[in-house]
Amino acid sequence: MTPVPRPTRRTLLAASAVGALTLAATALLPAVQAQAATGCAVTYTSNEWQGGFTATVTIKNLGDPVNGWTLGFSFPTAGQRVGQGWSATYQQTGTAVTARNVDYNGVLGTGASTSIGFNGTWTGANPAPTAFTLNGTACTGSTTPTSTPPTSTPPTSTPPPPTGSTPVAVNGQLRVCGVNLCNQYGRPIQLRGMSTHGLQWFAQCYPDASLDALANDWRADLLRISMYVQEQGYETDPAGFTNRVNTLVDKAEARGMYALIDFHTLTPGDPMFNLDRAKTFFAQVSARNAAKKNVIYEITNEPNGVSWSTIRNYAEQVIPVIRANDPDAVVIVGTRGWSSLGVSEGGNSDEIVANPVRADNIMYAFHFYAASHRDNYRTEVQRAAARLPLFVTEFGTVTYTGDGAVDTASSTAWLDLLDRLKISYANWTYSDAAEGSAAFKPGTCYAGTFAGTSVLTPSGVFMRERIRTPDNFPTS
Ligand code: IDC
Repeated sequence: MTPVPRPTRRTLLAASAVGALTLAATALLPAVQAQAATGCAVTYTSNEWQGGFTATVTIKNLGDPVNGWTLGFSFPTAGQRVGQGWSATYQQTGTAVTARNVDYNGVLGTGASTSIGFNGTWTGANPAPTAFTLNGTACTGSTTPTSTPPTSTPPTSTPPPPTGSTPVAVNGQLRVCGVNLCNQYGRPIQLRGMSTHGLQWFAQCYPDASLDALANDWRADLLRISMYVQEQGYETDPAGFTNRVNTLVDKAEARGMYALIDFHTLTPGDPMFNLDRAKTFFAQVSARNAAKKNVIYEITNEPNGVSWSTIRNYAEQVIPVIRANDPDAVVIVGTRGWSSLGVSEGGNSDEIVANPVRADNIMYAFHFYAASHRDNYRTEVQRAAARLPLFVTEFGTVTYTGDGAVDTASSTAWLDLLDRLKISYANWTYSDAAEGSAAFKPGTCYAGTFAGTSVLTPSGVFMRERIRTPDNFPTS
C-alpha cells in the first residue's frame, strides 16, 4: 500500500497564503482518520494585508442536529486578534477564541453548514487557526468537495434547452464573461428592468398585481430591490427590511425575473460607514437565497466623497461574505462619484482598471440621469465598457434630483448605447412617487391597478415601450 503523504506545516502555510484552506483533520493527521471522524468540519479562508485580515469560517455539522452552538479555535500566535465579527458573537482570551451563534443561525441539522466571519489584526505572522471544536467536539471531519472549482469556471457541460420562456428560465444562472454578463449558455445578454423606490416609503407599490404587470405587461427581465440603509431604512429595523427584500426576491423568482438586491447606501457616501451592516445583511440574504438562480447582489449603491481605494477595500470585505454562502452569484460594486465611474468627481474608469477589485464574477455599477448626464458620460461609458464589466443598476430619464421632465433625446441616446453594448439596466423608479422619475401617476399604488398605460407618467410610458420589446436571449 502506498503511504499517504503527511502534509507538513510548510504546506499548510503555503496553502494559507493562496487563500482557501481546508482544515481537514486539522490537515496534520493521516487521511484515514479524517474520513472516520464525525462531529464537524471547518473551512477557514483568510484575505490578509499588512497588519489586518478578513476571515471567513464555514462550519459543517457532521454530528447530531444542534440548536445553539459554540465554535472554539486557537490562533497559533499571540499577535492575532479578532476584531469586528458577523454572524456570531466572538470572545478571545489569550490565543483562544470562541464564536457563539446568533439567533438566525443557531439551528444546524446533520450535514448543514453555516458561514461566519470576522476582521482581525496580526503582528509577526498570520497562520490559520488550529484545533476547531463545535460544542466541545473536535472538528476533524473533511469538508467536501476538497477541490471546489473557482467561481469563474464555465459550466463543463452544455445545459439542456430551456423548459420555460421567462428570463430566468431561459438564461438560468448568470456569470460574468469578459466584459459581459453571460447566461447559462455562456452567451452575452442584456437585462432590462425597473428599480423599486425606497422600500421604507413605497411598500404599497409592490403587491402581486404590480409584479404581475412588471413581468407580463412590461415584460421586464429584472426587478431591482432598493433597500435604503439610512433615511428610515435598514438601520432602523434590520430583520424587517431583510424580510421585505427576501419576499420580493421570491416574488420576482415566481415570475421568472432576476432580482437585484440593492444595499442602497447614499448619505453618508462612505460605504465603510455601513460595513458591519453590509456584512450582516449580505450574510443573511446570501445564505437564504444561495440556491436561487435569479439573485444578483449590489453591495453599495452610490459611494460619494470617498476614494476608489476605500470602495475597493469595502468590496473586498463584503464579497467574501456573499461568496461563502452563494459562490456563483454575480456581485456588482458601486463606483466613485455616485457610481459615475468617477466622472462626477473629476475622475474616470482608469482608476478601476489600474486597481480592480480582487474577486471573480463581479461587475461595476454605472448610474446616470439623462437630463443631467450627457455626452461626456456616454463617451466614458463607451470607453470603460471595452475594459470593465458594467451594469447600469440605476438611471433616470430626468435630472439627478429624480424630478423634472423626461429628456427623451438624451434618454434615447443612452438606451441605444446600452442596447448596443449589451449593458443591463434598471430604471428609477417603479413607483408612484410625486416626481418625474416615477413610472406611475401619484395614487396608483393605493388604487391597485398597475397594467396598461393609463396609470403611467411620461417616464413610465417611455420606459415601458423600451422594456417590453422582445428579448433576444441566445439559447445555444
Ligand atoms: C431619490 C428619490 C427621492 C428621495 C431621495 C432621498 O427619488 O424621492 O427623496 O432619493 O434619498 C440617486 C439615488 C436615489 C435618488 C435618485 C434621485 O440613488 O436614491 O432617489 N438618485 O435623486 N442617485 C442619483 C439620483
